[in-house]
Amino acid sequence: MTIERRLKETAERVNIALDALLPKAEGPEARLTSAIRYSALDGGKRLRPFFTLEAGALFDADEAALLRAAVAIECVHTYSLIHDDLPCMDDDDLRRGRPTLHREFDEVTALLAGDALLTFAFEILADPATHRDPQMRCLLVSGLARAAGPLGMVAGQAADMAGADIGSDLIAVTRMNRLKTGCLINFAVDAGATIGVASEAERTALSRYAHDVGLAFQMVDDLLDAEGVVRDTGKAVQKDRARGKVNFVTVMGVEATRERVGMLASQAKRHLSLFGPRATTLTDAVDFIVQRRY
Ligand code: GRG
Repeated sequence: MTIERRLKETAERVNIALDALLPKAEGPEARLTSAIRYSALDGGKRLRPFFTLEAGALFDADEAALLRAAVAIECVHTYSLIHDDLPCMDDDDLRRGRPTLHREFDEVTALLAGDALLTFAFEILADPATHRDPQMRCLLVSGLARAAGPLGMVAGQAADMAGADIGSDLIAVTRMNRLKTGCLINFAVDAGATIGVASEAERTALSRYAHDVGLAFQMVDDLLDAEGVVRDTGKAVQKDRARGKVNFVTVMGVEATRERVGMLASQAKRHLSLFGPRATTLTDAVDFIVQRRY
């Protein structure tokens, strides 16, 4: 099966699970719940859920547990996109080829829909339906909190908002992106390994894979911002330079960024050698990330 097909199948599974778990758009809260569903069910590549499901599959982990963890992570990802698009942050009009949530609804509803998705993620993880072992649920809850919280994704977003104030060198940009994008991707992979009760060596290998994939993913995102077209990306392009933001392309230029993506991709694949052919899908995912146009 091609990686594109595999990703599509995963996205369909995740969409069905999200649809079933999210509150219905009815009753007195219908405006809020419609907004939540507008953003959460409107497509997206579902890459982070894919990582959780595929990492867990290496250890034959329980699929229902993996799927619920994957959905929780996607809720946090969706919240981050909603908030990132708000006028006080990036002030974007387009996301996934459609009006951003605050454009389609209003700013207050978008802010609250993001808040709701963030908290709902923890409700999913803490529910015994995710895993019968309370200790496992605690590990997942604290792992996601760390990845998304004040020393993780939120710290990365704060650095991103600070623009050139964080410094315009590769170390500062790498640190910002490790936090903003990398932490959640790392947790997505680690959640699969955690549910699958992977050994220390296996977790380390997967963590190194996630580290390199996360950086390569962000570099490709920066290349798409510099060179992509709205028709493909479904969001505005050429924003970062115009807004005085620093990213891999503004710091290193297009060619050096592309070169580094290739290097990280090869390195990421090498980290999977421990798993042999069982990790083919995770290996193929690296190629998808490197070649993506959206
Ligand atoms: C608001 C706390 C807070 C954090 C926001 C994720 C993020 C931090 C901002 C999004 C800005 C951005 C474009 C980051 C680059 C990497 C990234 C997360 C891209 C979007 O992820 P994809 O390509 O999106 O997986 P889809 O739409 O496929 O889900």
